[in-house]
Amino acid sequence: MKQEFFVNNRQKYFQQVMDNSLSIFFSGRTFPKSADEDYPFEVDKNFYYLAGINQANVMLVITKKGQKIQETLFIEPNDEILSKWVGRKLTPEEASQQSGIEKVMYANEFNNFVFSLLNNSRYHTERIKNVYLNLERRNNGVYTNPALEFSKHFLRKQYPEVAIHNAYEIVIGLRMIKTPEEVALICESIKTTQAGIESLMAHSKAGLYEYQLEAYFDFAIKSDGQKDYAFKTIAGSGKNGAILHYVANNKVLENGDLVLFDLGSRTEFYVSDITRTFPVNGKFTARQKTVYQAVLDVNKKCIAFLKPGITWKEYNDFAKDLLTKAAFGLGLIKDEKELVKYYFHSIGHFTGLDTHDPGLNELALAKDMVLTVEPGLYVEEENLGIRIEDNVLITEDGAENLSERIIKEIPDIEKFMAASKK
Ligand SMILES: [Mn+2]
Repeated sequence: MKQEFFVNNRQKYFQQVMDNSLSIFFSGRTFPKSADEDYPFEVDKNFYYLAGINQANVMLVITKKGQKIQETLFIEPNDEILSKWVGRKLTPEEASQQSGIEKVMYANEFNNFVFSLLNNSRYHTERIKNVYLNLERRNNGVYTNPALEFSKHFLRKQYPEVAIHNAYEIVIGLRMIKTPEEVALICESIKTTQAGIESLMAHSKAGLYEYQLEAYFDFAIKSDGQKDYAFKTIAGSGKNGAILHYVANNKVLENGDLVLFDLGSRTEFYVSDITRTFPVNGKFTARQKTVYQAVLDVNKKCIAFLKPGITWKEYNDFAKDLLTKAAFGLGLIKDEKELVKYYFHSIGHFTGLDTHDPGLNELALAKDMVLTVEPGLYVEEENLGIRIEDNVLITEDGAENLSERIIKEIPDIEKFMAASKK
């Protein structure tokens, strides 16, 4: 992603905060795994969206005083010994180049910098009265992050007179609307994912373990420019397809079963989130065809339904109504209340820098949002789990299916699989 993207994002952010304010964003830190090993670093996506830097322990400070913007980045200096072990960190010049921020300081200067901003303005009427922090919350009592800690242990104690605001809602509000560059990266991820799915279909056969088939997807994404995963692949055959987030992936593929793959790659953090379900042996049974076609019809009707102005509630209700009718038609239910046994998740979610991209879900859909369409029917008693998931872009007056090239029609799947077995 070019520097201009991040510069523009900061401009948009700046328009939404109060004057005489200070905003602080943390890139995040690494977490210990075991012994001397850490989990791979995962940058805070709101920080990345504004700063364009993928490195732990970096801070971005944006001040707005008299409607003027001042941006400062704080990075860790390079340690010569550590560089030999784990590689070099960004130099101030590189950090500046990636982010478009001219002023780059070292992390050990951060506290004094913030002190001086808050203290120096003490006797001025136009002092900094507002501090914005990226205060992400989770429904989990033990969850914490650098912004929550900075607020709790420093700001509240040292500067009880400043008002603390949540930058999180502002940034996720901006992230809902994708630029053409963001859509292009999502499309690139979809393209890699397509190659991976085609490889899965080509190599599918009874007797393989789910994880063995999954490995063809792994090969496809690693060999295509060392891409990363959007999330852990779900590979569920037979009954396992009916477990929404099944990731054990360790059952043998049986002849006559369907296998469901929910997976995606990511490019510069922009993800694809695709699900395809196909027969292990390349040929649907009559019953599988009927149920699959019912889900596919809902998938296509949902894509046709989407346009600016539709709310998430309307979208969810629309899908649920169609799936209810389908379940009646398939003889699965006799009362609409029973649908929950066969369909129990929502029809989609935003996608972008995160697989489940955070957004303000009470707002209606608008042009340039990207979201998933993922109806499913899960009939455990028939060894069936079917979900068909595409990623769509909301346009001026409808929705464009970004993943339309990934085959999903019954004849196309059967033809493709038969051809690849020759
Ligand atoms: Mn999804």
